[in-house]
Amino acid sequence: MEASLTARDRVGIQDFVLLDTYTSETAFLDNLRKRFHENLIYTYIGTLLVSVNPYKELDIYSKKQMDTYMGVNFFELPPHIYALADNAFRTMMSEFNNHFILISGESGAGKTEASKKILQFYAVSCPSTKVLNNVRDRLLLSNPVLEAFGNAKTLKNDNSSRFGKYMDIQFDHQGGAVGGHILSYLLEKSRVVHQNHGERNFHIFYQLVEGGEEDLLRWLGLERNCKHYRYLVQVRETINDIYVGKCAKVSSINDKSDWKTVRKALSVIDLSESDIENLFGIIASVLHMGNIKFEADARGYATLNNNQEMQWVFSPFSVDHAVYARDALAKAIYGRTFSWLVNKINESLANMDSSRKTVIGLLDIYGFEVFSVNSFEQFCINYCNEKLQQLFIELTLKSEQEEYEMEGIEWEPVPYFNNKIICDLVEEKFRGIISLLDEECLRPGEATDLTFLEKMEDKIGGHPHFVTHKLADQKTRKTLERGDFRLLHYAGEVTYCVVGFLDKNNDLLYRNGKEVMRQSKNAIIKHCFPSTEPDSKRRPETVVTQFKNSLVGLTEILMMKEPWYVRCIKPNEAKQPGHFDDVLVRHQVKYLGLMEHLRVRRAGFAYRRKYEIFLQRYKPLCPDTWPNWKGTAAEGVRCLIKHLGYKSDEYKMGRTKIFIRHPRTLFATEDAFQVCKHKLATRIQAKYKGY
Ligand code: AD9
Ligand code: MG
Repeated sequence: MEASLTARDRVGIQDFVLLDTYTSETAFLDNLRKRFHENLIYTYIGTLLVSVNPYKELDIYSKKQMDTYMGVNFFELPPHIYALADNAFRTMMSEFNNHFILISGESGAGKTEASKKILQFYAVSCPSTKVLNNVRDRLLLSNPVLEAFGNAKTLKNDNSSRFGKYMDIQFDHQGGAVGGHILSYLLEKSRVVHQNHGERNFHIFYQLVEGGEEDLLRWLGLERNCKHYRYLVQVRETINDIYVGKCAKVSSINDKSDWKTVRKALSVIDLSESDIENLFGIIASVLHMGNIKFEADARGYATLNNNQEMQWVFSPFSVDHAVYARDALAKAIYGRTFSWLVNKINESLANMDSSRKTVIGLLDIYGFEVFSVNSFEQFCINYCNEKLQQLFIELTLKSEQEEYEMEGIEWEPVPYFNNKIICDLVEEKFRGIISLLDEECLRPGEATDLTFLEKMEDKIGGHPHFVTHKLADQKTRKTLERGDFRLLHYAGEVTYCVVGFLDKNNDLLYRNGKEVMRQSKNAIIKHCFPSTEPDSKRRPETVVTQFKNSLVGLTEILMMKEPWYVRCIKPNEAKQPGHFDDVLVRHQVKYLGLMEHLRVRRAGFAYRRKYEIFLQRYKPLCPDTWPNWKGTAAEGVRCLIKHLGYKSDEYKMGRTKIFIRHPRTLFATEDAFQVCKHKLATRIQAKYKGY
C-alpha cells in the first residue's frame, strides 16, 4: 500500500478522471507537473489525450513501444499517443466508420510532432505487402517534403507550420493503409518576401543553398551563401547591397542533412527528375527575383540597371511600385508551386482500388500565436484556432450535454466559455470583421487600412471582444497605437497592426507578371499560370473569404467523422527541457477548456452506443439474445447486461442508447466478446472439417 502510494505521489495519476480533487485547477496542474518531471508527458481525460512538449527526445517511440500498444485497451498501459492512435484504428475496424484526430494547442506545443508519431504508428502497425509498403513510404515521406516547403523558423517554434494540413489516411477491409489525401490551408506566402527579425524564410531555400550539389547550384546560378539573397536575410531595400537580418543558421536545424532527406523523399513521392529540376528552378528563381534592383530614371520610373536576374516587362512603375509587383509575383509563384506540390503528393497517394474504404483524418494546423507585432497572417491563424476551439466545444461540451438531455438522462449542466461570440465577431455576414474587410477591399483608391479600422470602430466598437485605440482604456486599460485593434481571443488578447490588411486580403497580381509566367518554359510554372485563368474580369474571392470558406468545408468533413482529441501544451516559452512554467501552463489549461472537459467527463459517461449496435455486437454473450432477439433492441440490451452482471451505477439506459460510465466496463465486455468469437469460430471450423 505504502509503496503504491509513493509511486502515485511521484508519477501522479494517469487519467484526470480519477483525480479526487477533480474540480481544482491547482490539483490538475500539480498532476501535470509531477508527470512532466518524470518524463510522463501524456495524461488522459477519459479518451482525450493531454500532451506536454518535453523539448527533448524521449525513448518512448521505439518499434517495441509500438508493439506494446498494439491491440491493447486504453487504460491497461500508461497513456500514450500510440494508445489513442490504436484505439481510433480498432474502433474504425470494428464499426467500419470514419474517424479524425484533432490535434490542437498553441504554436510550439507539439502538434506536428504528434501527428508524425501517429502516422509512424500506422505505418509500422498496419498490415504490410509490397504495394502497401509503397503507400506507407509515400505517406511518411510526404511529411519532410511539405515541411521543407511549408514550415519555417519563427520566434515561437524552429519548425513552425505555416500552412494548415488535414490528411486522410485510407484503410481497406484488412486495415492496410491503401492511400491518402491531403488538404492544405492558407500558406503564409508573405514569408517568401519578408520575415520578422529572428525568423526565417521557408526551410527549402536554406536547404537548397546549403545542401544543393555543386553542379545543381551552378546550373541554377546560385552561390552557396544565404547572405547573398535578400529574401533570406533582408529587411530593408534602402541599404544598398548589405542585407540585414541574420537568421540564416539555426542550431536546431541541419539544412544540409535535411536537404538530402527532402531530395530522396521527392523521388519516393513520385516526382520525375524533370519535375524536380523544374521545382528547384523555381526556388532558385524566387531567390534571384528577390535580388532584382530597381532604380528611378529621370521621370521617376523604375528601370533595371545591370540586372542579370531578369528582363523586366515594360511598365511605367515607380520604384516602390515595381518592388511591390516583384514581391507579389514571387509570392504568387511560391504559393502556386506549393499547391502544385500538394496535388502531386495527392496523385502519388491516390488509391486506385475503388472498394469501400474507411479513413482516419489527421488535423495539424498552425497554432494560436502572438508576436510583438501581429498582422493579417496572425489574424487568419488565430481565427482558424477559434474555429477549431468552436468545433471542439460543439463536439464535446455542448453536444455531450445536449445528448444527455435528449436521451432523458439526469444531468447537472457544466458551465463553460463558448467562443462562438468571437467566431461571430470575425465571420458574421455584413458586420463581422471579414465582411468589413472585404467591403473595404471593394473600394480601391478610396479605402485604406485606416478606413477599415474606422469602419470596425463604427460597426463593432461596442463588441466585448473588440478593442481599438478609442476604446482601449475603458475595456482593458491598456493603451493601443492608432493603427492597432485588439481582439480578446479565447486563448488571450492579441493586438493586430492594421497596416497591410487590405493589400494582403486583395492579394493582387499584375496582369503583366502573369503574362510573363505563361510564357515560361518551366512546366510547373506553365501549369500554375494557365492561359485560361480569368484575368480581372471577375473579381476573385478575397484571401480571407477563401480561407473562411475552406474552414467551413473542413468543419463539414470533420462533423461526419468520429472525433479523437490530442490537446498539446507548451511547458515554457524558452523551448527548454525540464522547465514547467506554472503560469503559462495554467493559462493553456484554462483556455483549452480542460477543466470543463474533465467535469463533463467525470459527471458523465465515457461510452455510449445505440441499442441496435450494442446488441448486434455483443448478443453472442448471452443465451437469451443469441442468435436472435425477438423484442426491441433496448429490451435485448437490458437482458444482455443483466446477464453480464452490470451494476446499476455503471450504466444508464437512455431513449435510444446505452450509456456506460467507465471504459473498463465496456472493455471487459469487449474482451469477453473476443473470447466468445474465437470459441465460435473454432466450433464452426470443427463442424465443417468433415466437408
Ligand atoms: V506550430 O503551431 O506548427 O508553430 P507545433 O506544430 O504545435 O507548432 P511542433 O510539433 O513543431 O509544434 O513542436 C515544436 C518542437 O518541440 C519540435 O520541433 C520538437 O523539437 C519539440 N517537440 C514537440 N513534441 C515533441 C515530442 N513529443 N518529443 C520531443 C518534441 N520533442
Ligand atoms: Mg506545427
